[in-house]
Amino acid sequence: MALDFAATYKVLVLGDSNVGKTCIVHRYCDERYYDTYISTIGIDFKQKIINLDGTPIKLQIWDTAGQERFRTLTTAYYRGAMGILLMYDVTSLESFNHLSYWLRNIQENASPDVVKVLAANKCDATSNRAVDAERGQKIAENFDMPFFEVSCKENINIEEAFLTLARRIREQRGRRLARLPKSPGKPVLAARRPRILHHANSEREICRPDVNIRTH
Ligand SMILES: Nc1nc2c(ncn2[C@@H]2O[C@H](COP(=O)(O)OP(=O)(O)O)[C@@H](O)[C@H]2O)c(=O)[nH]1
Ligand SMILES: [Mg+2]
Repeated sequence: MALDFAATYKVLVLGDSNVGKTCIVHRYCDERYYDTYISTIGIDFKQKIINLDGTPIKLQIWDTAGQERFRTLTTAYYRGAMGILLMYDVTSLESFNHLSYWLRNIQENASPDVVKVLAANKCDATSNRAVDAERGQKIAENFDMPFFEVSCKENINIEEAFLTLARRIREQRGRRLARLPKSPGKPVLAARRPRILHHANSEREICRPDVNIRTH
């Protein structure tokens, strides 16, 4: 029997190479932690049905294929994204300093409606810490992002970060719907409207059938 869910939210996990993007997606979707390095081959996403305050929502979580290493993420990757989990690694000052690059990249390529959450990963690695929580908190406030220190290794705050992102997407969709004109105008528009409302997404492209889809 097909699972019924109210909406699909496309989210991206972004940040420097090695911050733990692939680990967080696996941890959240498979509830496992991978200790060895995972090289990501091909653009990939995982799906998870979550219970968002009583409503089943399908989260479609996209992981990069390592293009972040070469700074070659394209507009196509951002298409249809409703939320972004932006990550850095608390043991890497460089990954924190590169947040400005990622924020600019998001601004240039993502929908203006996209919502973000900032995740500082590897908070378990206390002896190697290079970035204090306060610094993360500050940049998060400046860019209107909820902030979480997380650990894929010790499963800290992962669920909270993704749930917060999903809630923000829901709020943003609510604001978008409130902005839509009450009267749809021409009948042809009225016929198309439910599809737009369902995705609340300007691109109307949630899932690309030509990519490797793994359903969990
Ligand atoms: N200590 C610690 N290491 C982590 C954590 N998350 C990921 N790693 C390690 O960081 C490395 C890079 O992880 P990966 O998910 O491949 O990073 P990506 O390049 O951003 O996808 C791997 O060696 C992981 O084992 C964490 O929460 N704590
Ligand atoms: Mg990866």
